[in-house]
Amino acid sequence: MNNTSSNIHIYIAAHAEQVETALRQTLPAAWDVPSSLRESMDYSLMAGGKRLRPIMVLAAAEALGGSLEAAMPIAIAIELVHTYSLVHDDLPAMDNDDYRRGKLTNHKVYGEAMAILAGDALLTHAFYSITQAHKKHGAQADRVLAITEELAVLAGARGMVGGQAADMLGEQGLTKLEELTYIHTHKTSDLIVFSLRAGGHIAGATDEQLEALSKFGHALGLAFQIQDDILDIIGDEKKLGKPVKSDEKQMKVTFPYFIGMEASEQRVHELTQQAKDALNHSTIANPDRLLQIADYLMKRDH
Ligand code: GRG
Repeated sequence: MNNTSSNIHIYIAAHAEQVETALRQTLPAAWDVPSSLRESMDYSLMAGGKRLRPIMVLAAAEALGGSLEAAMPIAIAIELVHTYSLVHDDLPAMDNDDYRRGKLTNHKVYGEAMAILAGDALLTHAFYSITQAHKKHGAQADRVLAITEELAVLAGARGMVGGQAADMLGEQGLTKLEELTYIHTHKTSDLIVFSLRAGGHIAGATDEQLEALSKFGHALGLAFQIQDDILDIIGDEKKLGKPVKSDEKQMKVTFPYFIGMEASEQRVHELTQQAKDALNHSTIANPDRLLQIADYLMKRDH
């Protein structure tokens, strides 16, 4: 590990730790919440996610000289939305998964009805958390309004939920790479784009800087998802003890299915470079951490 990469590991670990602390306190202890609902929300919220999206909010705010304090409730909001999406995605009506992050899924522990409610409450609480950037930490109201609007759009029907719906509808057979790209863009990139733009908004980014953050997030999100597809296959191959071929039934319809492993790896590199170019050609003063995060994600193994 060279100096820069060890630095970025430390940066990510330190910011993840701050996010963990803030997440633990996000649902006020004084609120009268049914204990099993609170437990179910906490169970998935504190289940060991990588906290990449909140770290991107904080890193984008820092890149533009913004306050980390004011950015934290926004960072928490995006992790709340991400967590709700995973809880609902694991439900029997969707992916019907028993395990996530090595632990039983929420509905396996608390039952389906409570898992649905926990997801609903996590999503709703995200919008509460955003308001606290203004009420508690003095972020400008117009910036908080812009963030609220963008979260509603990028997490909703035209964003992540739309991507999930397209994925579900396409389960009977995706035939085109463009269809898969649409799904990846909305299921994965949109929350990453939100995270970066929200950090930018908190720091008072200009339209040009916000556009650069969008381009960075879009390319990075796609690279992240293709990398996820690749890691999924590597995981399957380890389990099977042999390479998985694109004509085998168990191979999911992902980037490697359409273009093969090597070309998918190449695409991850190209998209990461494209993402970095967008920042390097912008007026964002201190993009180094964001650039390092892009390289870190390309090299990740989980
Ligand atoms: C149910 C509305 C609704 C949406 C679900 C998030 C999602 C959409 C589905 C989960 C499956 C999936 C592959 C989503 C793409 C996004 C993604 C790669 C999620 C995993 O993100 P990580 O790696 O997860 O950041 P951790 O566990 O680290 O938080």
